[in-house]
Amino acid sequence: MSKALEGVRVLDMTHVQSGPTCTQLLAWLGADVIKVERPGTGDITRGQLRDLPDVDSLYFTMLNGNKRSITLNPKEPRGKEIFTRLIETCDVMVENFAPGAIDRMGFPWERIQEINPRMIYASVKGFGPGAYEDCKVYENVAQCTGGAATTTGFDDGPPLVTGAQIGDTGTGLHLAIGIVSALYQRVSSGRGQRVVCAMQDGVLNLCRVKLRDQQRLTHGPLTEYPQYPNGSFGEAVPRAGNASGGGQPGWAVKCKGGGPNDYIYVIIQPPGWAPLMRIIGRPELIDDPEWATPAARLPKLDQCFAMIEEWTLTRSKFEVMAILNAEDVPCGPILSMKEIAEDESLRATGTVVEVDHPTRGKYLTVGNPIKMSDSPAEVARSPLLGEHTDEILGGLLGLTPREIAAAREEGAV
Ligand code: CAO
Repeated sequence: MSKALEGVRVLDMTHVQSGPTCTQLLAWLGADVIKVERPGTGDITRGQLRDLPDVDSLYFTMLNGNKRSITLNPKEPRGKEIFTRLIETCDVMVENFAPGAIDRMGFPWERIQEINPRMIYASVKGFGPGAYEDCKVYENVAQCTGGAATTTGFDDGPPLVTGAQIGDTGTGLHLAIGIVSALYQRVSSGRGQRVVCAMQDGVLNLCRVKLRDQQRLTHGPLTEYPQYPNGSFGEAVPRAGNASGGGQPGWAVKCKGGGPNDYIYVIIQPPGWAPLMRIIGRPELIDDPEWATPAARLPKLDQCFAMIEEWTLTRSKFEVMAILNAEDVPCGPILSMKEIAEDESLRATGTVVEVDHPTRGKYLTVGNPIKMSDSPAEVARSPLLGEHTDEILGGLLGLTPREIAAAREEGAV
């Protein structure tokens, strides 16, 4: 079966996390992704957070599946020639180096356009134009500057970063949407274009409900926040703990077992009130005017969830999940990474996949979360450093074995 992006060739100049998540997604969608890596060392993550000596780290393998790897130094004269040929033959170039790095290699956007006017040139940067545009940025810097950290955590605690990589993977996803849109526009315009996503902007886009609340705050307290009605609000949106952030109240309540993940998140939708009260053994509150409506419950959500917790403490999180869902009460157990890794349904859908690697052996990775009826994603292992150098130089660019040997001798590949 064909793939959505079959025939699209991507010159992948990405490293670390944000860029590689974007190009890995393009590869799952069927693009031929050629990852360019520095001769000798490659992407720095190959050697970071290693769990096994001398093999590519899981950090690298889980972000670079389905790609081909070529070693190439575009700063060397012969490397520049080869890089120019690659720009000619590719549709998309993606990079996430520090601002100016690709320009310093001698390939600013103007030059790329000259070489290939149909090229879509996509970049991740930490910040957009302005005071911080030249700064280097990692995941947690973006979470802090994009509004996530100030709104995550509990009111009496410090700002918190989240485990979801919203700065890196979140921005990689934004960039991928920009790239496929540019490919679509190119069909009619015939031209490539520049696509840039700043990590701060990407995080803020994911935090837009908090900018919503910032504006609501000027008109009164945020009544669904745990600070209402007994605490106080300042000038900025406070941290809301585990409050839902949507129109329906929710909270993580403890379950039987007492372990760090023996919790379930429960949401009280108006239609769920009656079944929930029946289940927890408080049927008298179903029609009690002190409790029966969302408005009556709002000032005492803490008491509401404390009552629910009294009952959830008597059951495991999976029992609670089964009992509440049978009555259409939305809830979700706090699943540990161990439980997720062992989850049979995630394996069955290909969201968690086991792949085999020549030096590491079998490892688990997260497959493509986007399921398409006509473009199935087959998740393949990550390439070894330079595994496809000869194949790309010879097969794609037509270099002779002698030319390849010369490039290698000069340190260009
Ligand atoms: N051959 C030779 N040199 C190469 C090369 C290759 N194939 N690939 C990269 N290089 C060089 C670059 O040219 C650059 O050199 P110069 O600075 O001399 O021009 C250098 O390697 C690496 O550049 P860098 O500054 O990007 O790397 P760093 O480790 O210092 O910074 C990071 C990493 C992520 C902070 C920075 O790249 C960045 O801010 N990127 C944009 C934001 C981003 O994507 N962040 C996500 C990080 S994941 O949490």
